[in-house]
Amino acid sequence: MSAPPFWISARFGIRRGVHITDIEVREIRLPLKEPFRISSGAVTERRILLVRIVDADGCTAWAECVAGEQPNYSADTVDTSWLALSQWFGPRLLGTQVDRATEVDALLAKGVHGHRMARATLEMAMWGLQAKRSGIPLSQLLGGTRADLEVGISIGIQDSPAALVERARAALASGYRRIKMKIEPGSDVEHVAAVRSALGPAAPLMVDANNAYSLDDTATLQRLDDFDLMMIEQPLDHEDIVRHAALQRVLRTPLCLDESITSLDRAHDMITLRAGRIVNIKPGRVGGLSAAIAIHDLCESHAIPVWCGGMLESGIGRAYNVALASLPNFSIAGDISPSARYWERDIVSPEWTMTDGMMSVPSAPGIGVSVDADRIDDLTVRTRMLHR
Ligand code: OSB
Ligand code: MG
Repeated sequence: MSAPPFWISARFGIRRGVHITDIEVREIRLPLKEPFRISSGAVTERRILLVRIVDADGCTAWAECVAGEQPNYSADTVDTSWLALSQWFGPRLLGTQVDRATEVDALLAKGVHGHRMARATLEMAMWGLQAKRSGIPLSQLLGGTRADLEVGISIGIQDSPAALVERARAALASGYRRIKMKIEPGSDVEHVAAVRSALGPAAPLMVDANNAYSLDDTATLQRLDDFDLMMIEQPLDHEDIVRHAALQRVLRTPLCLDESITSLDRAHDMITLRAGRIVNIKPGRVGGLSAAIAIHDLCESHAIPVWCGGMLESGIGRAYNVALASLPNFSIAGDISPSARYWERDIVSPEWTMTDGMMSVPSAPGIGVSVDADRIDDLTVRTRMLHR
């Protein structure tokens, strides 16, 4: 007897596993409206890997790889992830029947070091597929409880304090609930002081250093305590936990770790050593949504708030971030800016929008937005098809 079609198994809850038959890996180019500069590098056009998975019933899901072009945020890049997806993780997923998306992380991680952004891409696609097959929104499948999310913005390093003030003022006026300013040595205390004095004591401000400092800079970082920031994100090395703990002991401002939290174990280390009081969660950085949820739950049990970070995603990656950020302990506005902040035109419809500083969590099944396949075709620079 042949298997029932997926809509029947979804409706009647027949569990018989998902078998992926095809994986398409694509690279697209999507120019940013304006260059984005952080302490470790700048980007003007995003090279973005997308995957599309197809199961034996013909059900499909898209997901996005958040790796950048250069290995400055993570060792993972567009090109290493392309290799990892097409050589290792794609074939492994094609060769295995899985019952639930929660099994994919272990499947892809077995015997593997690193390449979390590539693993996360397929892991997220499987969550998107499971939500679609089950006829429920991804947020519901993940355990989300919020219908509307507070939106934050991440402002790249600006040439002068005045330019940063202008950007931050515009962001506040357009409704953003949290304003993150990128800093580096030489563009820090003076820039932040100018913004605080221009925007007033109530403005929800924070900074992100992307590893640009060392403990030798402790005195500079202590001066940031004067500005009542919500947090200082990842001041020290991308692999460091212990020095962040030493720094946190002499700072009033909470530290938030981003790059250093690559797994549930690292989050546990941070909490145990008191190396930070807040965690930025990005599913791509930790190998997918299962690990992201596990970190969310661990932090919740220790009263550590979390928020959803961003990697300049297109509308596809944003869908996964938004669904994740609807979980209860995401109590701080995420870096989930609307499509128009990044792109002239996004690759999903409807585009992601913000009203009064809030973004709605989609209620449609699956990732909740439709993917513009024609536009993706127009933007594609290479495609790899993998079959069972
Ligand atoms: O550190 O959070 C970061 C973008 C690229 C690499 C690292 C980071 C960022 C951002 C962008 O801050 C946030 C966004 O997607 O809007
Ligand atoms: Mg960061």
